[in-house]
This record gives sequence, structure tokens and C-alpha cells, in this order.
Amino acid sequence: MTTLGHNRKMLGAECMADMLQAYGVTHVFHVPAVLRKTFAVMESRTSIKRLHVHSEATAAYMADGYARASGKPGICMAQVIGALNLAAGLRDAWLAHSPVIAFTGGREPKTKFRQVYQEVDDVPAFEPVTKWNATVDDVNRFPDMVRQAFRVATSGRPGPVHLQFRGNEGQVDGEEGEMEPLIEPKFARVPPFRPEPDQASVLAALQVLQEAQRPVIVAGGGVRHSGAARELVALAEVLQIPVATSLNGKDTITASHPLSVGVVGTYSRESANKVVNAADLVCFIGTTTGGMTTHFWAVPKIGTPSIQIDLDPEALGLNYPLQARVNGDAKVTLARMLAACDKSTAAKRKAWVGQAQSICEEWYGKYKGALESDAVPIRPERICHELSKHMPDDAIVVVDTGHAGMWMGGMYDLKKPSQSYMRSAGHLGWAFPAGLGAKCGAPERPVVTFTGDAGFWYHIGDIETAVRWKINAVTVVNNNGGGNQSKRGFDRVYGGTQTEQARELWTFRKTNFARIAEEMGALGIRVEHPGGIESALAQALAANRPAVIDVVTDIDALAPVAVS
Ligand SMILES: Cc1ncc(C[n+]2csc(CCOP(=O)(O)OP(=O)(O)O)c2C)c(N)n1
Ligand SMILES: [Mg+2]
Repeated sequence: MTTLGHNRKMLGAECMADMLQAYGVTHVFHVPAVLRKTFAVMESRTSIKRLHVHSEATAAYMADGYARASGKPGICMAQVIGALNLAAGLRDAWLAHSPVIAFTGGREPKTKFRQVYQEVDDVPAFEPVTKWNATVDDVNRFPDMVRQAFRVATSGRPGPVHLQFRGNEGQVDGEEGEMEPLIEPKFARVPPFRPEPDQASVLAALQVLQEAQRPVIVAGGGVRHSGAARELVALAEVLQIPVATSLNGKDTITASHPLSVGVVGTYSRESANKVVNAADLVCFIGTTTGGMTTHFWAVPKIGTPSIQIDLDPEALGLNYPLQARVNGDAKVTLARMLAACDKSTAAKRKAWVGQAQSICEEWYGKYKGALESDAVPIRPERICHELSKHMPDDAIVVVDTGHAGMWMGGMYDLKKPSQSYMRSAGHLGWAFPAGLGAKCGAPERPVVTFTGDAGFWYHIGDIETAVRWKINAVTVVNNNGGGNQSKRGFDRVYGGTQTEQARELWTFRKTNFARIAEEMGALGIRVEHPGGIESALAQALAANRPAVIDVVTDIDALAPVAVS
């Protein structure tokens, strides 16, 4: 532990400010007013930036983006009336296993149950979206509760934590106590520990893997959390095993790698689903084998011989019966497998690797026309392709859910291991604020967000936040004037083709987001021809201010649906 003081008389606010600074927190995201005294004290005692944003969900999403980009817990805050909005915003962090710490104001024992202004019991709402949900009722508990918040958020499978501070604005921070504001640097980022697997289980899994003729690896977000991409690719190369990824694991192997087959599952690339379904063994690494990654357990089919490596023993075998299982950190486990593997077994997989590669080539052949389309209005595939070609080597790409997740999951190619990819785990509207948070968490890296227009509308007010705080992220809006992912579903319920009036269920007025961005002080670029995407991206990245690239696209463009 780093000692900052010893049984010092201090305010809760001073203790909190000192601890957050010592944990390496650089930004906190909030809607006032909560922990007011802490904010006042932060100004004189720390260099932490206090970002006042336009909604509690924005605060939660920015904290989430910050956490996923930096590996450090993201901190978001709300007073009692905003607490449920903040809880709703934690859901994506929960689904994506992102270490977000939420602070709220809470009930004062003196006024509980008296119809006091704005109060309900918020604590239960945090239960389903947190690993730990607790109350801080006494100022003397600040040090141990904050330490536990960092411990829980970062350790094991990471995830959100909620602390509710006494007083609707958490006024307990203004009280004095005898405190030791110690911190544990180990829990300042993910992963604090790298649990070693037992060697017998490593060798057993390796044996099954090496015996397979047509194995495939499915790499998930756990590989990303563990920073195990290099070991993953090295093992795949030595044993000649194709690699598919989940959406959360997309940046664990570049698309240009000869063993990469793409994202598997529902928001996926056809080649990945085909390869996984042709495999005689699936090796799951750092994935919970959930619905999205397996196309609701159709890819691979349940019963396909499988092995699994995971940090969480409870994930092992959750959805697929296993022939072998390893409980341990992905990086350590893969390094052990690499050290113990028999390279000579790779030769028998030559035909299989060739088959996987021709499936991938077929995919590029099938979609070449769309990826390079000169159509006006612009095809979303062309945006993805332009982003693949022109993304900076160290960029972080942040992607919304729904159609954005389908387009980019399936059509966007990472070209360099130094590029990162993060995606909404389900919430429409997450990406724009998360991209701003990512830029706060990794200010030296370019951040490019891809969102639909329905997604962008949610938190459009935070263009102002980006301008005010000079958060120079680039946001690319696939602007088709509606939430057209819904089109197919409405056609279906109308028995084949929806009525003209049914379009009111999913379309908007045509809007020029570039003009809105300019009006709010950001750079706005409107792109109506596909040839303009490259220069718009270059201009936005060089702008030295937040930028919105408003790309006018085809409302009838529908992403391919998953094959199984
Ligand atoms: C919070 C939330 N509400 C609703 C949805 C359901 N949903 C998924 S995609 C979508 C429409 C997406 O529209 P847009 O962002 O414009 O992308 P497009 O489909 O037009 O490409 C909706 C409503 C969701 N994922 N999250
Ligand atoms: Mg849209």
C-alpha cells in the first residue's frame, strides 16, 4: 500500500480526493450535485478533471469508455434524483465486464420515509448491474469502502461497483473523521492478478487441441482484458489454427492475419460462422459463450467438441459440454501452451487452414462490390471499408450497437495489432459518449466512433461537452434518417411488407448533423459522396477539436444476417 497519511484528521472529501488521485484517476464524469465538497477539494488538492455532462447515462457511458480504453476504473456520479439514470447507464458496463465505479447520493436516516424531496430507495436498482452495491453511512468508512470498490471493479472478471453516500448529495463527504487514506496500486487497473492455471489442465487441453484436424479458436473479451493478443496469435501460428473472435475480442487479431476468419456469432462475418461450423474442435478463450458470440448457440452447434480457457471457473462449460477446461489468466495460460506445444502437429492442418482461407477469400469476393460501392446515397459497407483503409495505426475505434455493430463487426478490418476496437454491448446511443470517455482515457490516441443516427440522437447534447472539454474524438454518423435495422422486423410483423405508414415507427426527419455540430462549436463535415470519406476522416483527425462526420447513407441498406 502507498501511505498518504496516518490516522489523520481529515474530511471525507479530502480523503476521497486524495485516494482517487493516488489511484491514478484523471477524469470523473458527473451531473451535479453529488459529493460537492469532494469536487471543491479536488480542485486544490488534485489534477483530476471534473466533467460535468448532459445526462447521468452519458456520465456512465463516458466512464465505461474511459475504463475500456485505459484499463483503469472509470468514475461516474449522480445525486439521488439521478441515481436510477446512472444505474441504467451501468448496464452496458455490466454486460461488457467493464470496471466502472458509480457514486451516488443517498438517503439521510433523519428524513427517510417522510416523503422527502426526490427520494426513492435506489440501492436495489443497482443490484442487477453491479458486482458490489453498498452504502457509505459513516465518514470513517471512506477509505476501506473506496479501496473495496477498486478491488471489486478490477479483480476476477471486472465489472461495475456502486457506492451510495449518505445525504441526497452525499453530504457525508463534508464530515471529518480519523482516516488513513491508503490505496493499493495493484487494483488501479485491470488485471490486478494473473491466476496461474494448473499444469495438468493446460497439458490436457493442449493434447485435445493438437489432436484436432480442423480446430478453431474463438477469442473473446477476456483475451483483451488479459492483454493476451500476442500469445493468442503466436499459439495460433505455431499450431496453425484459424482464429475467430467475439465482438469484444475483435481487436485480439488483425483482419489481415492469414489465420483470422472474422467475428463469429450474430453481428458477424459469414466466413467466421462458416469456419466455426466446419471445425471439429472449438477452443473458447476468454468468452462466456453467450448468445451474441454463438448466434444463440447455433455457431458452433451444441455438441461440437469444445475446450475452454477462462479466468472464471463458473464460465467453464456454461453452454458447451467440454472435453477439457483450463481455469486461469489467458495470457499466462496461452504462454504455457506455447511453451509445451508440439509444433510438428501443425502440418496435418494445412488443408484445413487452406479451406478457412478460401472461405475468407469468398467473403471478400462476395462483398467487394458493396465495400467499394460508389453508390449515392452512400452504402454503409463503403464507410466501413474506407475506415479500414485509412484508420491510424494507433486508433481506438468505438462502435454502437444494432446496425452499427453489424456493419462494423462484419465489415471493418483492423490492420494493426496496435489498433483497438470497443463496442456497445447492447445499448443504442452508448458509442458517442463512450468514444468521448475513451479519448479522456487515452488522450494520446486517435478515437473514431461509428454510430447510426438513432444512436447519435440519444446524447447529441454532449457535443457541447466535447467542445467545452476539448475532447477531440471523431464521430462518424451513418445518417440514413431512421433506425433502419428495425425495417426487417416491421416487414415481418406486417406479413411480408410493411405499410407506408409503418415507417413512422422507425424513421426521422432528415437532419444535417454537421450543421448541428458546427453550431455547437465542433467541426462538422457533411459527406454525400463516397469519395469524400477519406478526406473527411483526415480533416477530422487533424482538426484539433471534436469532429462529427455526417455521412448521408442509403435508408434501404440492410446488413447481412448471420448464417448458421
Ligand atoms: C437502449 C436501446 N433501445 C433500443 C434498442 C433497439 N435498437 C437496436 S438498433 C435500433 C435502431 C438503430 O438505428 P440507427 O442507430 O440509426 O442505425 P441504423 O439501423 O439506422 O443503421 C434500435 C431502436 C437498443 N439496442 N438499445
Ligand atoms: Mg439510422
